[in-house]
Amino acid sequence: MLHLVNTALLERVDYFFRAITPQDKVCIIHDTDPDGICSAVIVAKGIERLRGRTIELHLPIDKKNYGITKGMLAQLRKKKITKLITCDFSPEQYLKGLRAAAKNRDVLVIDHHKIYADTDKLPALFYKPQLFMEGKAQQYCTAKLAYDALSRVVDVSDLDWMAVSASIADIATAPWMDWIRLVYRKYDLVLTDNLFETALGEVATIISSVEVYDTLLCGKSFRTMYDAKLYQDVLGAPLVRYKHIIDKEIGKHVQLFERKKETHGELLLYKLTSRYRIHSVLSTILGLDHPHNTIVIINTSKPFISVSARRNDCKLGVNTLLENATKGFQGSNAGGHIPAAGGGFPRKYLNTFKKRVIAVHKRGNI
Ligand SMILES: [Mn+2]
Repeated sequence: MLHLVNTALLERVDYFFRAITPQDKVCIIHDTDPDGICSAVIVAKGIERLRGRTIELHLPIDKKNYGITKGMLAQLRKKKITKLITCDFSPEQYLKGLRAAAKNRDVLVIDHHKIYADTDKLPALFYKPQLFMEGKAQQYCTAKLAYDALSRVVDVSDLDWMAVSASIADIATAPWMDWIRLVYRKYDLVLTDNLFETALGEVATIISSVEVYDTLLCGKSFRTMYDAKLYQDVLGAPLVRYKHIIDKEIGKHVQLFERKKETHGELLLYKLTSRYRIHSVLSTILGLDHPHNTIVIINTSKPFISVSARRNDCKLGVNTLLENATKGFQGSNAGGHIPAAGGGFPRKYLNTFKKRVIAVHKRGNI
């Protein structure tokens, strides 16, 4: 169960939103996965309703860097942004970018990933579940955090289906099943055990397929969600074609995994090449199939190697596993949650990475 321990923080978040004026220039920087897109759209629409004006800018994060980059800072300056909201990543993992972004503007961080720095000492308001409640932070996804925060200051009840879709995508539904049941009843939707097979799960899969197909298309996802009056608008959107392509590719690799995976104790390692960024979705599916194994998927198609790891029984933290295995790699990144994490590094580190993952996993001292 999730228990509130710091209601003062929630009041500060309320105030952040209420204090945004029509004169402010607002930017949202967001992840490109369903939770990142849905949270950004909920925040954008909430602010628009509060102050009677659309936001000025939204920027997707760069999957190679994750933090607030120099390029983003240049855009914030160019658009004279006064209020910045980040959604679904840990900007405090790269302090330089965060400090620069907070220099002349108010920053609100909405996120449920690991906390990487002493947030009290940073010039931003951190709205992360670990800071105001007890319970598993990863099960309170960013879109639900955004939905709950905006709900306190403006009517966003028509966006509930979006917060549910993001919760499904992040496998963050367990604490909220009573609420989710109400939402399904409200829209007269069938609720089955596998939420991905429901209409709102389908919305999540469509948005995730667009990201997997090409992250550069995530602007289209944002637009589609922003313009959608109801979930049916997403199910019938032109974006659906990407889902068909990605479904086929994932099916192929689920089969290849069983034949080609390397087994090192409980660690199952699979190296693949695919022109699409399927590693994360693939490891989510395989993680559900093998809850008592550590799954590590390595996509070697590009000079920048991408990895994704899962450990559904949480016996060990795959975020720390990947962080330790990439330690000291220049131009690398790694992070995420205990059961689900991702990262990337330049190709020259591939062999070292593999050896380290196997060794660190064997030792178990992660
Ligand atoms: Mn998320």
